[in-house]
Amino acid sequence: MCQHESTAAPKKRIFSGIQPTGVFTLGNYIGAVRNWGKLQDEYECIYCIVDLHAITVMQGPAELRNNTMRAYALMLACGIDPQKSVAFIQSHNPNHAELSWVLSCSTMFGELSRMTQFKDKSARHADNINAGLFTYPVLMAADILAYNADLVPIGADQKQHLELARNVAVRFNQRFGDTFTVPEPYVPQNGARVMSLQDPTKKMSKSDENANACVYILDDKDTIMRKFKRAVTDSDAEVCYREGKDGINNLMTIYGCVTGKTMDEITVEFAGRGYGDFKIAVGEAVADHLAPVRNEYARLYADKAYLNECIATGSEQAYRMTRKVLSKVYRRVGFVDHK
Ligand code: AQP
Repeated sequence: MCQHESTAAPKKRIFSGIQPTGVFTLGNYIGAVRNWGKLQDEYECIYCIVDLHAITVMQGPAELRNNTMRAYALMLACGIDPQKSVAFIQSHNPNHAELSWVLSCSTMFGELSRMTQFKDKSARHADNINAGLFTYPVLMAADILAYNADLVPIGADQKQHLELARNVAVRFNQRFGDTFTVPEPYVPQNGARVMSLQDPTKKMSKSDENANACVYILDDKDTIMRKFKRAVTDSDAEVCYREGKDGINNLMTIYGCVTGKTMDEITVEFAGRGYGDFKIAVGEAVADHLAPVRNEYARLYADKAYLNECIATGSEQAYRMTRKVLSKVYRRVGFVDHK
């Protein structure tokens, strides 16, 4: 073996995406994007702003354009390094949409009908139950399978969609021969599901109509403090993690995620102190934790030339990685070669 040849196993490949449907929430940050940055050295990472997914819900064109650029800058501000990861915008790589069509012919109507996110979103957007909302999981399968990703970091809300992507990959492989890697879920060690501050039985969501329900990662300190002070709790006045205390459990989870403290340590820290004190402490810890992200975002967003350069490089890399897979898929299904 040549002296310089590496014996290290190739890095596993990770794919994940986030919708440009608004400023990321503390939920998107703690549950997803913050962890993406930590994976960059150990894995080959591909991260994208999934604008094709975003239009399954009504978006104003100017707003979508702004939100996409902001989401890209936010992704970098949260620690994604475009030198280490492939970071791009989904619509810049047409292979996602092309593969999605082929995969939709290996996806059953019945399995899509069972997707709970489709049911939730069609209830929330009853005036716009479009076919894209229904086939969203097929596009998500294409996003992942186009890169032959080994692992997909997902929140609990995306489990069902990943299961579908796995089923589609297996079905295609069985029918046409080994083509796709069957992806596994990656559950981050310190990821957590962050709930709404106004209804802690619901997840915190970018598109929540109640602005107090949601902490956005670009909120200033006063806004963050105000939202935490108004957070829904209970009438016990005891800071401890227990079933039935959804509001306090959520605040403790958030506090633990930004300070690194365990639930027991938090219980001891706030023993005998009221909820008022606790909410102030959570608000301050979150605001301090997010301040560097906000500053980095402001710096990056002001440098459009740099952002555009990163986007162009990322899209080019993404295109090259996926074209080979798509060509193989086209050969396997029997399309005539494009000369
Ligand atoms: N509340 C949450 N807690 C933990 N993780 C969360 N994620 C979303 N909300 C929470 C994770 O963020 C990643 C990107 O999500 P997305 O933008 O693709 O869409 P989403 O899950 O539908 O997020 P939102 O904020 O609720 O967006 P809207 O309101 O537009 O639908 C995913 O990994 C998700 O698990």
